[in-house]
Amino acid sequence: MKITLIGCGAIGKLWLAALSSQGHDIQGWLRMAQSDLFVDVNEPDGQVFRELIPCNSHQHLHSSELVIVCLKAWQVSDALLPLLAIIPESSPILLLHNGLGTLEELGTLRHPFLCGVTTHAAWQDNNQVFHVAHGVTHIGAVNSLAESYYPIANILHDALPDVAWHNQILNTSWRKLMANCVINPLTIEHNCANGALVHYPEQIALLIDECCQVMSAEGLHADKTELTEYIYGIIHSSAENYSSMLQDVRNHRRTEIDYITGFLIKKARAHGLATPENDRLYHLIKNREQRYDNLRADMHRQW
Ligand code: KPL
Repeated sequence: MKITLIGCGAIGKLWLAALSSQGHDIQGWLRMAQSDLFVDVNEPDGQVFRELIPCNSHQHLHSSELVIVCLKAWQVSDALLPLLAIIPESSPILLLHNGLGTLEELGTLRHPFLCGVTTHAAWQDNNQVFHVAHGVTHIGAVNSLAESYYPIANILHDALPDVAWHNQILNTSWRKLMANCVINPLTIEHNCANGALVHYPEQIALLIDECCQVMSAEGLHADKTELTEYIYGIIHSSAENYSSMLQDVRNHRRTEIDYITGFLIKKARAHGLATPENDRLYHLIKNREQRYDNLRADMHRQW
């Protein structure tokens, strides 16, 4: 299958390696155009992928049968809007990022759009990617044009398991949003790995309570007990990991707070709901971000 993958960070490179190993005709797409990219992925079982992957061919993009976008939420619309005219309108576009709100920035969707969330964990050091934990990628259609594209889940599953198709991906995305609203800002406030959050049950309960109210107001199923179990499940299974937001803050990079807590707060306001604990954490992270001297430079950083 002819595929273009936009955004070649740690998770993007996992997909480049996996799909290339599976024999797909894949290219990467970088903001600063270059003809190829050295992809070095180290699997937990010791397997290594080290290959040059072609990049930035307009011709390849124009004939791609699938486009996967692995950017930070705040990079998506800037990167994708100029490319939409080149991508065939019959080609599905899959957005894989934390948070919600990017689709609204893309305006009328003429392509089949899919979105997804993943629990794979990987980090990058000196251009070497370390795949530290296998996970599940949940994907589904966000517009009716994409509803018939469920076989993509099997194609992706063969390359980088597990991939699950969801008919109600919005529910799945909101559940992940709740987990990110709780875990990501709290790991910054307490400067800790995910697992240490078990010491802050009152704060976690407050955040879950506010999140559930917003989710219900959105007409989505929100069971507080079930969501609490789900979020503690993630805290335990990723106990040793540092959240992506804490990693961003430690590296003085822009965070995805506007698409996580910021998105939740915007929805809450639209329903006339108060979210004091989420508001407090939102401002804490925004203040932290504002301290970065290099934020402006980072916004234009190569993705
Ligand atoms: O998605 C995550 C992130 O770090 O962004 C969680 C679920 C919090 C795992 O670390």
